[in-house]
Formats: sequence, C-alpha cells, structure tokens
Amino acid sequence: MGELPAPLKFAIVFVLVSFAAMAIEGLYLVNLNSKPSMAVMHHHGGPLIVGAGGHAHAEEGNMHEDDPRMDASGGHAMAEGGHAPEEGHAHAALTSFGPGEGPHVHELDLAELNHVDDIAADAAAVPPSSWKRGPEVVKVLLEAREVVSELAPNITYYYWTYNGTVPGPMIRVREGDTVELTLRNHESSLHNHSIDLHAVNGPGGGSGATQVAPGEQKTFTFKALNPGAYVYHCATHNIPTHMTNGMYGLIVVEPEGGLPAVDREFYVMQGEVYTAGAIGEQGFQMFSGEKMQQEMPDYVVWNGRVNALVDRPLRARVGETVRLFVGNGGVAKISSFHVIGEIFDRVFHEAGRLVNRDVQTTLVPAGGATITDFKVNVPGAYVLVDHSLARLDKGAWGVLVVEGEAQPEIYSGAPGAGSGH
Ligand SMILES: [Cu+2]
Repeated sequence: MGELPAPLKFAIVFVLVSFAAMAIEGLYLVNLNSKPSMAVMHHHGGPLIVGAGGHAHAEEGNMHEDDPRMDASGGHAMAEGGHAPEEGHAHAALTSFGPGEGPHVHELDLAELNHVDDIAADAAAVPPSSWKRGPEVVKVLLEAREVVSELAPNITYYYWTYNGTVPGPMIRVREGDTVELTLRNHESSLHNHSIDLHAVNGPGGGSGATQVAPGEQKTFTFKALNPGAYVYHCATHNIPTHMTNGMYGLIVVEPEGGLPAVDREFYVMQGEVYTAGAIGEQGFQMFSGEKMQQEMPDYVVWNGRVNALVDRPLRARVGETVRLFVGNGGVAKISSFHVIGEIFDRVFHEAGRLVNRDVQTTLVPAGGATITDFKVNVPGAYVLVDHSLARLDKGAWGVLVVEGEAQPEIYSGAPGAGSGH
C-alpha cells in the first residue's frame, strides 16, 4: 500500500507527533517533576505493579497467510474492510475548536503493528484491598501499547492501550498513599501518550508530567487524598481519539477503614468505538473521527470488545455479595447501568461516599464511575446492560453467572430466566 517506504511514513508520523508534543508543552507549562531514573521497580502487593516484566508485546506483526486481514496479494492488508485511508499520505485533521489538533488518522501498515489475541481486560482482575496497611509509597508502572485486536468476530481494530488491554489494569491504593507513577511508551508506538488520573490533585491530573514519545518513560508522584474509584485516561491530543481507542482504566483509592467487605469484586468499563465501516462490516476497521465528533458510535462495548464479558462471564455463588467497580471511558455517552434481574442493594453514587440503596439503574458519567454492591439470591444468568437498550445491539452487555441451589421462596421460575433471553 502506498508509495512511501515504511521508514519515511514513520518519519512523517513522528514529525506530526513531535508538533503535537510541542503544542502540549505549550499548554502544560507546569512540568511537575521528572524522575526518569528508576533502576528498580519493586513490588507492593502484586497486581499494582503492572507490565514491569515487559510481557505480552504479542507476536511482532506476524500475520498468517490465511489471516482474513491479509489481502489477496499477501501484502499489507487493509484487506476486506476496505477502509484503508487514502494511499500515500495522512488524512488531514478535522476542524477542532479544542485545545489541540482535531481527530485524524494516519496511514497504517497492519503488518507492522503488534497483535494481541484478546484485548479484553479480565473482569475478575481486581487487586486486593490495601487499606489495612498504613499509607505507603506505591510504585505503579504502566506501558502505552498500540495493538491490533478483535473488536468483534472477524472485525479488527487498532487499539491504543495501557498494558495491552481495555480497560487498562485496575490500580488500587489507599487514602494517604503516595503514588509514584511511571508511564512508559512502547518503542513500537506511532503516537505520544500520557496519563491523567482523576484521583490526582494537581494540574492535568499528571498528563503534563507524563507526555511520552515512543520508547520514552516519565515518572511523577501524587498523594491520593480523596477516596473513591476514579477514571484514568490518556490526555494527549486529540484526547477523545486516544480515549475512544482504548486508553482508559480505573484507579480505586480505598477510604480509611476500607470499603464494606464483599465476597467478590469485578472490574468493568464501558467504552465506545467509532469505525469507518458500518456496524458489522468485516475486516480491519479504521477509526472514524467524523462519527466521533457526531457522537454516533458503531460499537458500545464492555471491557474493550463485543462479547468480552459474555465469552468470559463474571461468576458468583448464590448468597454471595458482589461488588462491581463500573467505569465509563466514554467518550460521548452516559451509561445507564443496570443488571437484569438484580437490584443494587448499595450504590456508591458516582463512586463517591454518598450511598444510595435499592437502586435499579444508576448513571455512570463519561469519565466517571460507580460502585454497586448486591447480594445474588437466586441462581441463573444475569445480564449487565447500559439500559439505553439500543446499545445492546452495539455490544453493550455482559453476563454474571450465579451458581447454587434454587431459592423458590425468592424466585420460582426457570433457572436462567433472569437473563432476559
Ligand atoms: Cu494516548
């Protein structure tokens, strides 16, 4: 594809990225602190330190001959989707009245990109509670990785991620901890990246201190003053593009005394994907800045892709209390979060300290979160939805499977009928 050799294409992208970086430097005059040396990243309680092993950069661009993404010539594969950008040059950015460059796409060579088998973060991958220890300095390492993965069966997308999953890994600390956060940008990336954590009290939420070019890393520290569950996301221009491509996650800051004890905790995040082709169109799909500006997502997904929480459902036993940390990466839609066949016994409204009880549907703002706790009384399949139900068809659903003895005094219908199917 295209007459430009890959190194030249990369050079063009790099120049564009450099201009963007310069614009950002101008915007974020405050560079909090840079501590580039981190000879030793040591571990504080397992799951917090993520990606340090440099794992999972997937197979380096090794597509197979029979891969549907390959074109007939065995060449470089914009292939079936047919939504390759114009040959030989980057598309111009869309008009933007925001603080940076408008949405745009660059020409891609799919064979040059890293692929991952499953973009979906595991909903059960919730770090353990940490409030019982005293406040500490907690080191967190995240790596920005740009990868190609399946958005839906036979439909692939160019995701931008933290650590190769969507959402990025959950970070969990306690009120009073000092977080030393390092953001590394994988050398194969085509874009600069950064991180803005809503748990930060400080300019840009850390984004000014963490703008990193491919192959670079930066560190900043912040004190977790406010408990709650907070969205983190990339804040490199064009910011909504970076977010909708998958650069979001949650950081939970536990209050002194901890959250109420529950039996199981899960991590789910809603996000939107805007594709050049219509919903269901097969093959590789480019990002559509036009659809994003119009806030018309083709896909609304839980944990990064269609069926992520259907293929790998949440699981609990009758009588257990389940907690869902629910975030919304947006970038446009508010989620009306609901579990079909259940009632939230307790909702930490907007993931703050205000508790509501006996809630059917709760709002999760774009760039916000909620915490819902509920006891599962009866076995069956319970479907998590955004109750703006047209989004079901766009992929916005998952399943909680509850196993155990029937409880006919609470519910006497057929097991599984709670699924709504
Ligand atoms: Cu980014």
